[in-house]
Amino acid sequence: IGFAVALVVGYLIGSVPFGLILTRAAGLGDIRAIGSGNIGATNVLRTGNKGIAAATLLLDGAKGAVAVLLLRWLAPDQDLASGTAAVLGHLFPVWLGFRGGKGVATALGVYLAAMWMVGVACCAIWLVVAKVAKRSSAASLTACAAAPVLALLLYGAEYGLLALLVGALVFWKHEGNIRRLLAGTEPRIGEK
Ligand code: NKO
Repeated sequence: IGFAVALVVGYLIGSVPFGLILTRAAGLGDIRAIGSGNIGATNVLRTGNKGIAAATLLLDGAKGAVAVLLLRWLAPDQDLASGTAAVLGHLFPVWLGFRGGKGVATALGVYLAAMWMVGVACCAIWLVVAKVAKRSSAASLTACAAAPVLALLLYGAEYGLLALLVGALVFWKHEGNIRRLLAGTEPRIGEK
């Protein structure tokens, strides 16, 4: 029963599309018609509004952390289910016809709450790659690929599996970005 509670509650928390809600509330139009069409912080930054982009990153991250921490209390020992479900909710929100975001900020929130050393390491990797490659997607994918190894070594098999499942979902959602990165057409951070 704890497993089912973690899946359902984790999914519902993860499915709140903050990028869409905030850009709409700020009168910036439909974020899905701008840039990459994604509802994440990177694409919100393409509207030129840094504050709303930062708020999107913070809230999309917070929902991942809240899902893990709330469920540790509601349904103990379910980090694998609650973390994966929160990312699934962000990726496939029922409210948006199952077309959601790419899961980077929400995965980060899950990692910071469930295995903080991995979360902090992912932030450092993201910042270094972003500085060098100037592409958000390249930084996200590198951090995301490193996470399962770090999780396995620092927190054990269950957490390694959590990062592997989440990482596979994030990579899958970045299919278009990977194609653009390989073709050299991926826009720089902040560029339309
Ligand atoms: O619009 O397709 P796009 O170019 O926007 O977006 C690609 C991007 C989508 O993800 C986001 C989320 C915001 C990313 C900024 C995060 C900065 C802080 C450090 C993050 C650490 C990453 C952890 C990865 C765990 C999977 O990729």
